[in-house]
Amino acid sequence: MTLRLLVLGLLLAATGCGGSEEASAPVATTEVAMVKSYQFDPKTIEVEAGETVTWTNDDNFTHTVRVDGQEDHRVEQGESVSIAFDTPGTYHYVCTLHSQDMDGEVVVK
Ligand SMILES: [Cu+2]
Repeated sequence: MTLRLLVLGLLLAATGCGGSEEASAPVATTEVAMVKSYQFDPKTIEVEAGETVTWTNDDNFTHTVRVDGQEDHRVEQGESVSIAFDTPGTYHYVCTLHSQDMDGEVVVK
């Protein structure tokens, strides 16, 4: 299962040149960067139940990560926050400071 997802991720990475902004296929990773400017990258990720996702702020501005129905985590420039996902499902999240531009999804298998 994990290997299959890894291979799929490599295939997507290999063929994704130029079209990586399409918000469709989830990326199998537990690392999300807040890149310049005002974006979560990758926007949609897929993890296994029980894994912890880490968001790192590489932007020049303060951002937050708030999974729907959970507390808001403020992430200053250069800092990170980790959130564990124990239950399968699709979790939408936003940066509450820039909710119009910055949101994403964690798909927990
Ligand atoms: Cu933000």
